[in-house]
Amino acid sequence: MTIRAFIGLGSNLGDSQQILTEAVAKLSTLGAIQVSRLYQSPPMGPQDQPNFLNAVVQLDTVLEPLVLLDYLQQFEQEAGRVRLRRWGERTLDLDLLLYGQEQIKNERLTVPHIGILERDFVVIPLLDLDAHLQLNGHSLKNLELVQQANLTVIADQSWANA
Ligand code: A4P
Ligand code: MG
Repeated sequence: MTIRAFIGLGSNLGDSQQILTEAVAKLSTLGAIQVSRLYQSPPMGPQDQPNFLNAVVQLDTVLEPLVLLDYLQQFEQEAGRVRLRRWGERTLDLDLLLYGQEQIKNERLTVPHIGILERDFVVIPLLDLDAHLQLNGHSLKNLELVQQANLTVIADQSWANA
């Protein structure tokens, strides 16, 4: 069965736009994708680190969630993933945000991803892909953080076709 998943992409080390473009190309090997706009956002967490580039990819896939996670972690490693500290700088972070309507909680995976509702750099790109998306019965577009978002659009939805 095909499930609609959403993957959060973030990078603030190296050539982030190039790294995210390559990540999108890899995600497209796992199923049909749609890509949000590309955003720059100030760091959540330690402030003495560069701004992030963030985006979200919608992926229609037949892969089971843990198999999908294996791929995400493989793609992070292939991007030469550096992760220096919690909430710190990294070359590539791929988070499984949503996997259909499923609620998953095991030692490797929590879905929906913790913190979606507090992260403008996740919610705003999700809304690019589905303006009516709901989480726990809340319409994402009605969240207060949508009005207060502190994001800069870097490129429209064609950015990853490069
Ligand atoms: N894991 C559990 N659930 C999931 C899931 N739904 N998706 C486990 C992906 N992984 C999941 O991951 C640690 C473990 O989480 C994995 O082994 C997996 O089995 P990780 O990527 O090493 O760590 P993390 O949780 O991503 O790290 P951390 O440091 O808590 O960071 P966050 O919460 O991802 O935040 N500011 C801006 N503006 N934009 C950003 O993208 N990102 C971060 C990192 C900080 N500040 C940011 C941004
Ligand atoms: Mg992660």
